Amino acid sequence: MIRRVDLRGRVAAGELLNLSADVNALVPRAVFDVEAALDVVRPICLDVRHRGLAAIREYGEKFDHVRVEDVRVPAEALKTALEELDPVVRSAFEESIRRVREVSADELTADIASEPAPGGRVTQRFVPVQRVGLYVPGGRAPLASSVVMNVVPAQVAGVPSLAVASPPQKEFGGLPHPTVLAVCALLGIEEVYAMGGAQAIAGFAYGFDGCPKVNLITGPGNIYVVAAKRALLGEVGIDSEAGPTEIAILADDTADPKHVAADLISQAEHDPMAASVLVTPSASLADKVEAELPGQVAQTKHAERVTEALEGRQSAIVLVDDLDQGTAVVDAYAAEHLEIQTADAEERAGLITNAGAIFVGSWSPVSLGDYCAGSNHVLPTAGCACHSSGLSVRSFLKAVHVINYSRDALHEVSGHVLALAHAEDLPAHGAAVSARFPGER
Ligand code: HSO
Ligand code: ZN
Repeated sequence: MIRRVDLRGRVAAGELLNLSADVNALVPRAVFDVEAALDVVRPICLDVRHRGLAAIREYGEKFDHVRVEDVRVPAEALKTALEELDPVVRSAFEESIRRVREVSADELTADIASEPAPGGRVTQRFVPVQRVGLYVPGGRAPLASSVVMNVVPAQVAGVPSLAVASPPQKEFGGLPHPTVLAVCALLGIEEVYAMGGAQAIAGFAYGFDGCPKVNLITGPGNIYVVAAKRALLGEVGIDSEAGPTEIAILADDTADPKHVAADLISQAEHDPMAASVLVTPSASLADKVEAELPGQVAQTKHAERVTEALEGRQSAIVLVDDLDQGTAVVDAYAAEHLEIQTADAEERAGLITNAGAIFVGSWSPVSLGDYCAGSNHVLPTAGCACHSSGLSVRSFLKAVHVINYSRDALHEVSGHVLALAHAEDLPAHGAAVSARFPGER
């Protein structure tokens, strides 16, 4: 059911020249054509810009099939949702929040002060973004854990104004899903809007009656949400684009094939376009995992989409010569999630440079990270891990340089400033310095 890609002997034979391009050709990511969706979302964004709330209501009616008069979710609805949340689920969310909060708090850094010359001080201050809009996708079972992963680092960063949008659900009387509301209430979020899709992103980006515009939008979404974020970049800041989820597992003979199969299936459960990739030098592990998959897939609730994901060209078992080649392959692939299940997992993890998050050893499955490790599950997909990071406190902070030179420190370096201003033919730049030292040439 899952494809095999045999790379054994190919690196030695010099066939894999540009590893990253080659790996992506052999294990191609599913097509997620954001460019095509841009044509659909642009007119919606424009309409929301001009007609605000009226347009948001109309698109909600069209796409979510429910007319919402009160787009702002009343406080009472948030309170009720929390009261009605299953206590077992509530305590699991509380533990998840506690762990993410603790990890986030440890990420906070003090201002960084430097003195590149006596009396010349440059301090880097970290300032929270002032207003953030967080998008939570809808659906029958929306991923309420993503509320935690977005809100907690923003709160720890000190973002003073935080609003959440999630699509109105017909079956809940035009409110977002109750679990989303409950988690918002648990986190102390009071500003929640029943709006979804491109119209929600545009509503946040431009602001509308009762909702001031935000500075930054974070959170995953479908292709239209991703396209709207891309279309509005510049008007607002956005987090990195999230495409279909991916798991790569680098494993050797010491890995348990049952666990490896379960982990491959776990992320395939998200989406028929999800990618599950096992990279191993062990043909025997490959055989065992392959033998294990059908039984486990048959047992799982969402067998249909899991099967589609595992059978897609984006999923594969990749055979390599040895673990070093395997390490190079997974590094070139730059997976959203990388599990390392090898005898030397910890040292091997240290060799990886490209991965959204690295899960080390037998006891750190991706599902743990999805909910309760304390790490963030909003991670770069589609190979973007080679240049981007997952969501964290840093995503909600801006670094501002504060420059404070004394008279002597400016005087001491003024000749260099004048020389550079002259070299760039910008004499007024130089004059702004010499004006402070009249009588000198
Ligand atoms: N694995 C997903 C996040 C998630 N899983 C939420 C379950 N709920 C993307 O990292
Ligand atoms: Zn997941």
